Amino acid sequence: MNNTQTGKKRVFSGIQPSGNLHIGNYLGAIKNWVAEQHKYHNVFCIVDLHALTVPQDPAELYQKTREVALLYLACGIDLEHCAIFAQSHISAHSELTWLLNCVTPLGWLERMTQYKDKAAKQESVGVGLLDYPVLMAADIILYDSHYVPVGEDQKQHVELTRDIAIRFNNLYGETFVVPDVLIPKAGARVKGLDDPTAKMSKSSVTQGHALRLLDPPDVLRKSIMRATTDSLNRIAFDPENQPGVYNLLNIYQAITNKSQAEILAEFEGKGYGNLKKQVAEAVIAALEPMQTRYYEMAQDPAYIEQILKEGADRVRPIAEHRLRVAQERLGLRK
Ligand code: AQP
Repeated sequence: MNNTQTGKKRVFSGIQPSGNLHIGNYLGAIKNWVAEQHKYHNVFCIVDLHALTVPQDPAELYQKTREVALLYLACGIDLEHCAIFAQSHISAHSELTWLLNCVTPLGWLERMTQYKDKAAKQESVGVGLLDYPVLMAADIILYDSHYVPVGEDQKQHVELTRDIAIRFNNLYGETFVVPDVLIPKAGARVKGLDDPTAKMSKSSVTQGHALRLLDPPDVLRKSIMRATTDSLNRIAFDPENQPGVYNLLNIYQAITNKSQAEILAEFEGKGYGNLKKQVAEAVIAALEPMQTRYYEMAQDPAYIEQILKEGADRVRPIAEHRLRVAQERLGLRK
């Protein structure tokens, strides 16, 4: 089932406005959205309802939602191929979540690794944190999405989305497209610079953990030069024994699009200082033009409000149609 008269398939993805976007969000998600956007009809959401699953400051959440939308554009999202909007602006997301909740076994949610990790860090766990993947399933299947480009950490949630869509289709008749996950070859699992065994995460506040997309060049350089490595003094793609060096090489590979063989040849006989310098220059060169575009657009706050409104208006009919079909299947309307 193709989505439109043009025969192009639809892509859905999103990012939580739960902090400062980092190079993991860029290499795991946004860079690939931009690279492939012309092939599909794309729906790129700022998932503000998902951000509420852990405590947020309301004013900051509002501001970060706009910041993330501007960053999408600054990174190269083209509105000719993509709609950008805030999840909370289309009520069908919440409505379909309730319907899907009623067909999703509790045990499916309790075994999600992100839930277990995040719940362990909270003093009090809200129901929303457990229900996070059902809301994500609703986001995706509302738009008849065929593909979901995400980083490795979200793979389990997309698999759950497939299971929920299949279960609903089996119980109530063909209703939803069952989506496939798209994971990039490099950059799918960027680790913290301070601790290369942990995922780089926007909710971490540790200095030198993340490379934030809006960090100035000197901050980026400093964080990379201080990145944890090892004492083996060997440049190799060896995640088991050299997670810190592997992380830097992985970032470098994802940014430069070079092969592992090319990169190993480039760094042959060189030390970690040189590797870090090269990675820093590559990261700065990739982020600087994006930062310039971001700050230009940020001058006019009305601009992003308009983009979010137009984005929601453009895709709301798709979501409302699919919600209506689900409601009919369940006997809620004729
Ligand atoms: N470290 C990462 N490496 C590669 N991809 C990553 N993504 C996140 N971290 C990495 C990808 O970015 C997209 C948006 O993620 P999200 O905001 O929906 O939630 P998340 O995966 O929980 O991201 P964070 O940055 O760790 O946020 P917090 O700390 O708020 O939970 C997804 O495609 C994700 O795979």
